[in-house]
Amino acid sequence: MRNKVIAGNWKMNKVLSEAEKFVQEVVDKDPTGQGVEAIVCAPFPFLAPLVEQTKGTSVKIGAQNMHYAKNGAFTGEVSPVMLKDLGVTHVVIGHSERREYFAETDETVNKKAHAAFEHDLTPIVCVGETLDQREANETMNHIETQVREGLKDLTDAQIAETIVAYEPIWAIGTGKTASSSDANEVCGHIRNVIEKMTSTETANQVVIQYGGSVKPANVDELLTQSDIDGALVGGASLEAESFIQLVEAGK
Ligand code: G2H
Repeated sequence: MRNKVIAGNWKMNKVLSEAEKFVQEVVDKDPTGQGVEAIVCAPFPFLAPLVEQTKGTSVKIGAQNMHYAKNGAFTGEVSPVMLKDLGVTHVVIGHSERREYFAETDETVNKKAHAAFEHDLTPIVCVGETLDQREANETMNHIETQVREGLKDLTDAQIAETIVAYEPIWAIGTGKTASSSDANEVCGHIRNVIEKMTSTETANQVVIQYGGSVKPANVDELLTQSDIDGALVGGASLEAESFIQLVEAGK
C-alpha cells in the first residue's frame, strides 16, 4: 500500500511570521495519520526555522528547488548539501514555473534528481503538458519523455523512492482541475512508463501526486483514483485550515 502524500507548495508567498503561524496550526492539529504524510515546501529563507519548529512532529519541510552542484561559484543558488544540513527532507524539482521562467529542462531535472539522492533528499519531480500539447493529443508522449529523461539512470531503488507530481500546466493556478479520471489516466500512464523503465514491483511503489488547482472541494475525488497517491498543492496550501483539510482527506 502506498502512502498518501500531501505537499504544500507555497511558491513565492508569505513572510516568516506567517509561515511560522501556519506551521504551528498544522503541528497543533496534527492532521496526518497512518499512511498519510504532510510536507510543506517553503521558500529558502524559512527552511531553517521551520525545520526547527517541526522537529519531533509529523510535518516535513521541503524546498521548492535547488542547484545540482554540491557547492561552487553559482551566485544566488542553494545546494543539496545546504538543504540536507538544515534537515530538509524533500525538494520539488522541475516545477513548470521553473521550466518556463528559469529555463529548466529535462536534463537539469535529471541532474537535480541524481543530486537529491546523492544527498539523501527525496525529489518531487514535476511533469505536465501545456494546453496546446493536450489539444494536439501529445500529452502521453510528452509525459513519457519527461519521465524517461527526468528519471534517467536512477537506480530502481531510487525511482521507487521518487515522488512524481503530474501537473497539467493548463490547470495550475487557473481554477481549472483536470477531471479526476483524466488525471488518473495520465498518472496511470506515468506508472506504466516507470514499469517499462524498471519493474512492476518498483512502479507499484512510486508515489504519484496530482497537482493543479487542488482544493478541499475536489481532493476526495482525486485521492480515490487508483493511481493518484497524493497532491501537490499551491493556492489552497496557503491557509492552514485548508491545508489541514487536504491532509485529512488522505486518511
Ligand atoms: C501547481 C500547484 C502547486 P495550484 O503549480 O504545485 O499550484 O494548486 O495553485 O494550481
